[in-house]
Amino acid sequence: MTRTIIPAAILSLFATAAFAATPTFQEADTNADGWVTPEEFAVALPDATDVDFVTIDTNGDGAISEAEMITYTSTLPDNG
Ligand SMILES: [Ca+2]
Ligand SMILES: [Ca+2]
Repeated sequence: MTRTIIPAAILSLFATAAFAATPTFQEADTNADGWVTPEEFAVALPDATDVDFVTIDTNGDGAISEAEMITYTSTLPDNG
């Protein structure tokens, strides 16, 4: 594989076994303010739970930043 694994991982930001759909961070952040709120998260990922949100929101401020999403996806076992 080539370096293209990196953008591929970003495109699969929400890719876990629990999530059928895999919207990008930008797709989930529907108002484009740089944060994915619980409401946006629920719309983007109807199958996800509050526990999933809290797991990704590592600093507990109630919103997911792109950095938190990248940090989260980097912990996924199939992330390259
Ligand atoms: Ca937002
Ligand atoms: Ca946060």
